[in-house]
Amino acid sequence: MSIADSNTAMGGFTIHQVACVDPGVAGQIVSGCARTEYRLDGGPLQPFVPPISITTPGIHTLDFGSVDVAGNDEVVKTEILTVVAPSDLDGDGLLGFGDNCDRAANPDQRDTDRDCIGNRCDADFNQNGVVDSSDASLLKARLGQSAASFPDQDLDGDGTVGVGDTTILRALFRQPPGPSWGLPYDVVIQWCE
Ligand SMILES: [Ca+2]
Ligand SMILES: [Ca+2]
Ligand SMILES: [Ca+2]
Ligand SMILES: [Ca+2]
Repeated sequence: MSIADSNTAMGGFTIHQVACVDPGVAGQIVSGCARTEYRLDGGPLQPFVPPISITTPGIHTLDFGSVDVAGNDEVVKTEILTVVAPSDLDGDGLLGFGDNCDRAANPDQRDTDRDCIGNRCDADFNQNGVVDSSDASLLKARLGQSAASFPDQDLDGDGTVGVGDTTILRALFRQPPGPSWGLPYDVVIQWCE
C-alpha cells in the first residue's frame, strides 16, 4: 500500500483504495494478499475498509501494512498526513488554497500576468519579488490608461489604471506580492495554468 498524493491537504484526506499484492519476499511462498490493516495516530490496528476519512486539522500518523495468506506480515509503513482546516480569511468565498489573494477579497481571482497571484494583491509588476519604487513609477506612468492596454496595473479591476490602484499599491509597498494560496502554511500544492 502506498499513498501517491500530496501529504498535505486542506479539508482532509479520503483514502479510497489499497492495492495489495504479495511480491513473495525471498524465502516466502507467494500465497496472495489476505488483508490490510491500519492504525491512525497510534490507535489500535484495525482492518482497512475503504474509504477512510481523515478530516481533523493537524498532523496525523497513519501506519499500515498487509498480511499474506501464509500469515507473513508486511513491515509496517508510516505516512505523515497534514490536514489544514479550510479557511476564508478575506471573506470572498474562496477557501485558502484556492484563493490567489488570501488576504484581500477578490472573488473574480483576476490574474492578468498569470503568476498565480491575483491582481488585487500583486503590484509587483517587474516580478522582482517586492512592491517597490519601480512598480510605483510604472503605475504612475500609466495613470488614466485603460485596463485593456495595461491590465496588470488595474489592480482593483475597475477597467482603468487609477486612484484605486494607487491606493492598493501604497498599502502593499515594500512587501512581497500576495499572500496567495493559503500562506502561511509551508507546504502548498498549487496548480496555475
Ligand atoms: Ca481573496
Ligand atoms: Ca498576478
Ligand atoms: Ca517589484
Ligand atoms: Ca483600476
